[in-house]
Amino acid sequence: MGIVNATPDSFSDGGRFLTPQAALGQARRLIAEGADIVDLGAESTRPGARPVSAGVEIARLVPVVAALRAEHPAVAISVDTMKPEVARAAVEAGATMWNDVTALRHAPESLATAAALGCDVVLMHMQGEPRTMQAEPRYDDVTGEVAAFLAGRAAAAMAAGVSRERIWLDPGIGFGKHMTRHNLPLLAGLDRIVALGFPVLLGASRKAFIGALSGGAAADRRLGGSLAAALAGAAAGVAAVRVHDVFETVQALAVDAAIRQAGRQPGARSL
Ligand code: HH2
Repeated sequence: MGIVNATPDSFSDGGRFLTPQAALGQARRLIAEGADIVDLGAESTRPGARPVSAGVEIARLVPVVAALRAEHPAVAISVDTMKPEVARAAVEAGATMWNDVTALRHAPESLATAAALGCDVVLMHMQGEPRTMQAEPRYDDVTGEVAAFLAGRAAAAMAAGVSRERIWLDPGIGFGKHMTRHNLPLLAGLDRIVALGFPVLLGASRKAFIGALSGGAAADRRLGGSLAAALAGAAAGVAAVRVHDVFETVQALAVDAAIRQAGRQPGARSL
């Protein structure tokens, strides 16, 4: 899944793809580089980001979704929004997935809207809310608590009429989690999230914990750490990784898969 943030203030690419033309250009590039899903967002979720109205989000997203759908009939188009009215407008324009960092908790009608739209839905874990989530996150057993939350949200979505096959789960790296004390055990325990039986999406690309582990590297110098996290996800069996650097990630995953495949050939040990 390649990321296109049509926002002025996203943490790593804010302001670069704000106009529909720029966002569309980036989406085209990510598809050419091998993205199976394009994730379009028009409101940053980083702590302190400025809230955006539904009207602004729709104006930023819908022309891009419609143009992409016309050009690429088969590509999966995801829209990263917590607002049901934005998800509805995007799906009507051709989006196939609603990526909701609030796991359908933002508005009372979120669950019913997801059921009515019939699109894929990403339910992500977040402790607290974006503005304050990094203030003092607390867990006794971060992986167990995230897994229990996600299982509960999947059950709520199904009870509201979302079909099981439409549901994806995401541990929400960096969302109400201490840089290393929470994100790292969660990455190490991804197999427990995968074991819930839904496709898992992992979003670790360029996130702050990578900077914390690499002497404070800036967001645009975190590719190596992002690839390491993507490979950890692949080893745990996640279904997709949400990344800024599609070309490099596809390459890393292809090499990783080829090495594992070679290891399964008869006689591989004696080569
Ligand atoms: N991370 C971000 C935004 N949306 N959605 C899912 N499902 N999983 C994630 O990990 C995730 C997400 C934050 O990254 P980014 O979009 O690059 O930045 P910003 O929120 O500042 O726009």
